[in-house]
Amino acid sequence: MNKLLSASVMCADLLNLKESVKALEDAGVDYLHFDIMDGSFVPNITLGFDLVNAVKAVTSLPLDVHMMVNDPARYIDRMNLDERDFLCVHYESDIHIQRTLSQIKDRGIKTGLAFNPQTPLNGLQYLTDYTDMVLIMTVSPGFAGQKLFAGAERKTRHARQLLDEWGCAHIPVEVDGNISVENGKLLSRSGADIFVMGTSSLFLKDKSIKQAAQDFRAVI
Ligand code: S6P
Ligand code: MG
Repeated sequence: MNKLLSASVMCADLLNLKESVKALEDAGVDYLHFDIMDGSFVPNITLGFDLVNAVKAVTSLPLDVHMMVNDPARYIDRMNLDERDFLCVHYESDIHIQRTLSQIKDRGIKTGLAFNPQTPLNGLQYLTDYTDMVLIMTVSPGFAGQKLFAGAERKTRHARQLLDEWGCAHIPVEVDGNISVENGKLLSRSGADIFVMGTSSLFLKDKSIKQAAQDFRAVI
């Protein structure tokens, strides 16, 4: 499977977002990653639906929307997403997650299913028909600039192994949180396919976005 880069928009220069999006397009990233939080599922509030729609209207890049909200089904229709985009919801956020995944698919949008660090992957076995991507959180969600959790490599490897065993080699594994060059290299070898790049690897003081993306691609 191709290795893909997903740029974390919450870590971009938000006062110059149009230029940032242009710089990300020029750098050749594969997705724009949007973190949507509700201050309840995670103790933070970041980007919102209007911003997602505003960027969607001007970019040629597909979007990778990561919903860190309770009962995400309430918000499925708030964004103008299409068949090129991922709408990713958390396994823990909805007791009827199968129905929610199914509703996203019915709208022709690709689904993602996200797991917090401590959440076992067991339930995924019954949801592979509804899941186009699995997101392994490599930090507890809510904030940029955190440290990779100790089980991240084992869990990424496990997710890849399980998906392959279940005949789902086509479903990519995404990793999100402290994806530095070093951690990216490690997690790529463990089977990660999509890498969310934030403050650890893409938005750096001493490097351009283009150079940072290039350096990262070279190791994964
Ligand atoms: C955090 C969110 C992430 C961050 C990204 C930041 O909960 O889901 O997508 O934006 O992880 O990257 P970094 O390199 O600062 O951890
Ligand atoms: Mg995220």
